[in-house]
Amino acid sequence: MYRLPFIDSHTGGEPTRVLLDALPRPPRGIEQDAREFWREHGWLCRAAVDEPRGSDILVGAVWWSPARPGEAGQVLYFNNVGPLGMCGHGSIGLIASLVFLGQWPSGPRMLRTPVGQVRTEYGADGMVRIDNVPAYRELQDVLLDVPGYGRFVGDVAWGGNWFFLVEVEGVRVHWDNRAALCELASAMRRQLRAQGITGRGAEEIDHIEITSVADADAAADARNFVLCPGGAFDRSPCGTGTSAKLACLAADGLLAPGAIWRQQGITGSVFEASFASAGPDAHGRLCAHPTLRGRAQVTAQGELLIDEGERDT
Ligand code: PYC
Repeated sequence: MYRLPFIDSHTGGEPTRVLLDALPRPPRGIEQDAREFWREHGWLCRAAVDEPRGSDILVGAVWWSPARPGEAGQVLYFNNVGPLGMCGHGSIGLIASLVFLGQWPSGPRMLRTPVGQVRTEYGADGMVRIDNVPAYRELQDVLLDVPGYGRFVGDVAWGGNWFFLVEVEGVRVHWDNRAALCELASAMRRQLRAQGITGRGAEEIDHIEITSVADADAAADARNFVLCPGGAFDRSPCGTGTSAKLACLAADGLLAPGAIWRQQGITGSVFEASFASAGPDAHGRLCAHPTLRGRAQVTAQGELLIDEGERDT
């Protein structure tokens, strides 16, 4: 029987379950070993977040605290279908949870993820700051014909995960319309696959972000609906999706470095975001260094019991 200590939180409505130093440490580091780790321990991670212990909206985080003082801790985020590159709401939830447990000293601290290091800081007001990995727009004005819906024009951008970002006329981006948004976004993702449209290195675009300026509350700049890889949608404004959005705004010259962008999610919660410009990368893409600010609420703490027999189920 595996016994996995965990702590749960939600960030703007989106839950995170952190597994606390419960699984073997990746020998070379999570940047190198994420795939191997998932092959060996993915079943256990999924058992920790899937039904009956969780649900498809739960994002998991395997946390390894620093091996030595001064080192960065490591994290692998995942959902009901597999590992994520980075996770913005999850990082906010992780830091708030570690602060609650007395395991996160104040001041700026680094976090290692499979896609690079992020800088984090817990504020005295309970806000968590995340300086994400560099974000960039890979493809602009991609035409996507979606049977039954019509033609859409969107961008493909990286914010720690791959996103197709699109504004859609005549479809309200609001909680009351979530079922229709889910169907539309799922149809878009199927069509991206069918048309062979990918991120860099043929990586799958597994997140769809439908954005609306008109449907945002007065205090926000835009509202989004983000479909996640396993079919659930993000209840928060999605940190990596907000980062991808910043990259597109930066590339279009629609947001200046340092200016605040208030990204609202489908439940109404807001991340405050901005970026510092990072110049072009090796592929000539303009990169933005996104900063996100949000808060999380700790909701539960305990121990999961998972039987070895579940490995094959
Ligand atoms: O906040 O980056 C995020 C995220 C990714 C998937 C769910 N939330």
